[in-house]
Amino acid sequence: MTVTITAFEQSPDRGRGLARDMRVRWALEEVGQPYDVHLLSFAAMKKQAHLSLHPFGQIPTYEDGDLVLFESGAIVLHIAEQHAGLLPDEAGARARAIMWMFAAIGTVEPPIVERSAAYLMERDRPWYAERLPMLDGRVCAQLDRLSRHLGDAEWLDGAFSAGDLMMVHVLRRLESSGLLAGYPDLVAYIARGEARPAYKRAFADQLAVFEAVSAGK
Ligand code: GTB
Repeated sequence: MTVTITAFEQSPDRGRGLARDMRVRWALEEVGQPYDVHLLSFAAMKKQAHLSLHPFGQIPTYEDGDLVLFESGAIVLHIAEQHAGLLPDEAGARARAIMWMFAAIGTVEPPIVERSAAYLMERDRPWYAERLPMLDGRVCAQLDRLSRHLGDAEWLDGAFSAGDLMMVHVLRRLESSGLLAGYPDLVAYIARGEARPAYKRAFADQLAVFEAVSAGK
């Protein structure tokens, strides 16, 4: 049975691959698994049919027969455990790759999301200019530490893994922030992720969705 995932019918990022279905698409491409995509409007996400798959009414979800998953990290981990290519075989290296997945979504992503949310919802408010340096500082504190860890390495821990997949996607959310300019090593790290053929296929597929919807308007 072919896996089905959910994604935005019309992504607010205009096809830049920043929504979290991109992580799932990329993981499925890395392991060579075909998948169907069920596109949802914001309204449809909050209807019972989708809430029965995702209690928080969001994308992405993942359906494989009777198995229904939400949370992009859990979905990518499941894909990585089911198929070769995203987690090392050796137990210690495998545990560390999973650790980097958690670091991406639990340590690096939260201040990035907080900054994005402030830009989206508060940039017209009088306190925004005063708050932004603090939000930038929280993001950069994590980028400093990540950059120090990465050093001259190609990937976070040996070969490319699901940890890199999650981290590269998390960092991409900063592309329009200007903050990455201070981290040429992280810019190069993101570029290495984006250069992977699986990433390119996933990116092209989600962009095609946005372009088709836009053309039909
Ligand atoms: N922790 C969950 C996960 O990792 O799966 C978070 C899921 C989530 O935030 N989903 C968002 C969603 O469904 C889409 S990805 N939002 C609709 C809603 O909550 O009603 C977040 C996202 C959205 C848009 C951009 N963008 O335009 O750049 C980037 C990221």
